Amino acid sequence: MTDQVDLYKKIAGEKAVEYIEDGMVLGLGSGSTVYWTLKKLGGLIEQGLNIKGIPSSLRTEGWAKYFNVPLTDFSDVQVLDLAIDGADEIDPNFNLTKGGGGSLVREKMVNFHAKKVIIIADQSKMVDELGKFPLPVEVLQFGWQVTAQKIADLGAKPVLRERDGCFFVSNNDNYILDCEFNSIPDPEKLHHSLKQLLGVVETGLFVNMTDMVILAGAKGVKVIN
Ligand code: ABF
Repeated sequence: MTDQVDLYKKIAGEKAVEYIEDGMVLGLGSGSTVYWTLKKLGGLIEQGLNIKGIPSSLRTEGWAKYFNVPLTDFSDVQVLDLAIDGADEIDPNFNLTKGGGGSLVREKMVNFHAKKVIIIADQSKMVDELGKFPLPVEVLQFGWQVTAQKIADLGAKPVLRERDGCFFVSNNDNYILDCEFNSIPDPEKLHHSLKQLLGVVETGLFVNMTDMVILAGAKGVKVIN
């Protein structure tokens, strides 16, 4: 990542904090852009802002604790006021590819149960059509090979994610298949086709789940509704 991209992530992440109001219950997304939101939020909490949040990954939970952001969970709260999250790709209809960080299931649950979802990103994440970024699909470890074959039959090249020479295991103890489709002209249709396959836990396609996008780039920060 270049310093410039990191700066854009910081600008977008910090901008999102402007939409947080006292008393809100927040969905805390995942990724390096959300890190900046959490950091800024920690400062506001120190000054008296009263919020609590549900983290969408163990990594986010760790950051939130570090910045003294009070946490809660779905045993305490059923509806979130606002979720703030990152993305790997965003199309003009606000369809997203997510899961590059491996937390797509928890991210989707948190965003689904939020009244409003703000996606924060540097401008490089905005694309005309999803698909250049390999689509993360979370699958059961059991029989992942046959699940991968069924995904390949839909036109993808699935690759089992590895980290440090081992298979990557999600926060839910599942595997991730990074599926190269190259082009995803109909994200909703593909999501449903994948969800019908036995062994697929969830896809990284987030369709009709985003209310606002905050993009930062060379020309400054842009809020798109
Ligand atoms: C999470 O963080 C993931 O869905 C996505 O993979 C990533 C966003 O990227 P970044 O680290 O650039 O914010 O939201």
